[in-house]
Amino acid sequence: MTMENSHIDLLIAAQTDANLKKIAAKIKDGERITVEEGILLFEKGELNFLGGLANFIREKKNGTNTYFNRNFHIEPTNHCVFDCKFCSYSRLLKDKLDAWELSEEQMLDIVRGYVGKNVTEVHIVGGVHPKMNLHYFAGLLKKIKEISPGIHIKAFTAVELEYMFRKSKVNYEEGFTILKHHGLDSIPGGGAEIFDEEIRKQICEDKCTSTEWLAIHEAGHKLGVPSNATMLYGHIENYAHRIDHMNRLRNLQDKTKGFNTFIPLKFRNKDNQMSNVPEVSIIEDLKNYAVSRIFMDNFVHIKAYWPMIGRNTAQLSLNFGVDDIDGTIDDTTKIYSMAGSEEQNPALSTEQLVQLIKQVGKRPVERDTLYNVVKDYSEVDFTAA
Ligand code: V47
Ligand code: SF4
Repeated sequence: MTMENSHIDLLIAAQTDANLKKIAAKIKDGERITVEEGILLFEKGELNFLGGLANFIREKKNGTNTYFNRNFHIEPTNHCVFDCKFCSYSRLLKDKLDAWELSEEQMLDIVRGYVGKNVTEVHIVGGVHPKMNLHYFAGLLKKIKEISPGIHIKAFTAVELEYMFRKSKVNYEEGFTILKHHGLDSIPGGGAEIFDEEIRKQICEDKCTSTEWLAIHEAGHKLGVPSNATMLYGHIENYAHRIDHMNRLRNLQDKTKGFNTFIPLKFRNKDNQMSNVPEVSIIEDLKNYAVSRIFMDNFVHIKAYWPMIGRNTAQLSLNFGVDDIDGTIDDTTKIYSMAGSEEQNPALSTEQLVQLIKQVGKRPVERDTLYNVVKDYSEVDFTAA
């Protein structure tokens, strides 16, 4: 069932704050909200009000469709030359205890293991190894495509790309051209964190700057390499920083239309240099999804990444603007279990994902990375023989 105009009319009528009422009326009319209005929503909007508005937009853009894909991750290494304070995953070279580094053959074996299993995407992301080499990774992409020609390769955050392009002395355009030629299809959204320069200085001073992150994505979009965008929230940033972050993304999306989805990532505080910072509540998570949905009017999709937020909150988020919960994962990523997520061995079967979506009255749709429909599961009954 989709939300009708009458529901948003009720929300508008019940709202006593004149400014929030005005924002709700703008949303009903499909108008963009301003930075100040975005901050006001965070500061004054109650959860049910924000959820109602976000759900209105979600249903206008995507109906009750809830997307997922069948994917696996390759994390080549957790060695990293950078020192992000929130990271529970990287091991500096001096700390070799829990460090790993996969050989090319090991990575190709992972790919071989998925041949014939109907996965549509491989997501490759890891630490920034000092030996990180553009030509080595270009070769790896080519070999992956030889093993699995149909697979979509979503690989390397802007942080990894900035480092490998700089080391190989190529500009962004040259770098992307080489990687695309060897099989790169899109890039993931990691490394964005919070764009505000003051906050960035405190949490991830030494890696690519906000300007570089945005310029790399822009260069990719211009060369036909789409991407995702993330935001790490719930640490030392405030609401104005979150809206500023979203606004920079919204502006770039106006220019290029190259982003597929926006993924808010909740800061998890286990075993990192920011473990003293408490994690925010589930209410805050839902508010954040809702405001993201409302503010990012030129992003078609908002993703709740279940291995990080947990399957229960991911399910709840589907009524707060989210229309995508990522994929089956198959226990192939360690980033979030190491940071303290409730999902210690993240893997959901297609059946489990479909059930999770159906339980809250939404329509489960398997998609590929670019949101082409692979299969509509609304009528599929897994219990039938
Ligand atoms: O940039 C690291 C985050 C990101 C922590 O594009 C943390 O489809 C919370 O970007 N608490 C990398 N977050 C992962 C990423 C991603 C994940 C899933 C899908 C996609 C996509 C992209 O992980 C980093 C950082 O923001 N991260 N440590 C932590 N303690
Ligand atoms: Fe390295 Fe990424 Fe961890 Fe930062 S978040 S230390 S770039 S692995």
